[in-house]
Amino acid sequence: MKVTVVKNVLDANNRIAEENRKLFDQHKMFVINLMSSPGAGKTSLVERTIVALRDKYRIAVIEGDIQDTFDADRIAKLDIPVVQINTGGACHIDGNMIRETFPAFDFSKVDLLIVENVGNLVCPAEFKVGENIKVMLLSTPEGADKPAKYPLMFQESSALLINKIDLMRYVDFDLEKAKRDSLALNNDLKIFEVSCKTGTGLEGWIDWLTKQIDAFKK
Ligand SMILES: Nc1nc2c(ncn2[C@@H]2O[C@H](COP(=O)(O)OP(=O)(O)OP(=O)(O)O)[C@@H](O)[C@H]2O)c(=O)[nH]1
Ligand SMILES: [Mg+2]
Ligand SMILES: [Zn+2]
Repeated sequence: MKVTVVKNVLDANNRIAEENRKLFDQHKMFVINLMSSPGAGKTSLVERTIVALRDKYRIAVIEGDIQDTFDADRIAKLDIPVVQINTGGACHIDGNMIRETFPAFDFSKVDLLIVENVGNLVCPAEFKVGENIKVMLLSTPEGADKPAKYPLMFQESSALLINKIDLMRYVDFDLEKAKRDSLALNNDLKIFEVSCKTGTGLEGWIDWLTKQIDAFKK
């Protein structure tokens, strides 16, 4: 009897993510998979990005958390369509979870979908959800050694926002090392130094993102 081996749970996820991508393409919808450690500032960045771009694009958000709706409540306050995924323990979002949210959205009315992944610096980078780009945050209190210790997310992302720049002097964050090690892993990585608290540096991120979205929509 021949034994069938399913090589990899990631193969199955990749297929679902590709189907999601086809649907997003039909709607010319640009999708960001936003990742970071817990508390690095993902929801703060989503809020800032919404405020900066809501007059230009129709935005929707999917919030992934192990439990509760704190983050979705923050987005709903901005009057933006949002769905909360509670993973019930799972430490990342996968393609299937994203598919489950589809009935809640009218994608014909969305230009930009932001998926805020579960706070976790490891496996979210392994699971595609159908995104155009992966974007990650590294906040200065986490330390400049993170690219070297958690390389995959840095390798997979198109943009890295080094957040909480306002705290850098209190936490001895070695900015040059963080940038050097990140670029050693991924030479194409676009790096922005920002504070989602004060707003410092966010215009560079918004300009770059606008270019990505407009190039995709053309
Ligand atoms: N000082 C400072 N605080 C920030 C900055 N960005 C976010 N914070 C604070 O950091 C905390 C966590 O921010 P969130 O945006 O909730 O982080 P998150 O990555 O969405 O967190 P999870 O979804 O729980 O993983 C909040 O208290 C924010 O106000 C920043 O640039 N500087
Ligand atoms: Mg959050
Ligand atoms: Zn996980």
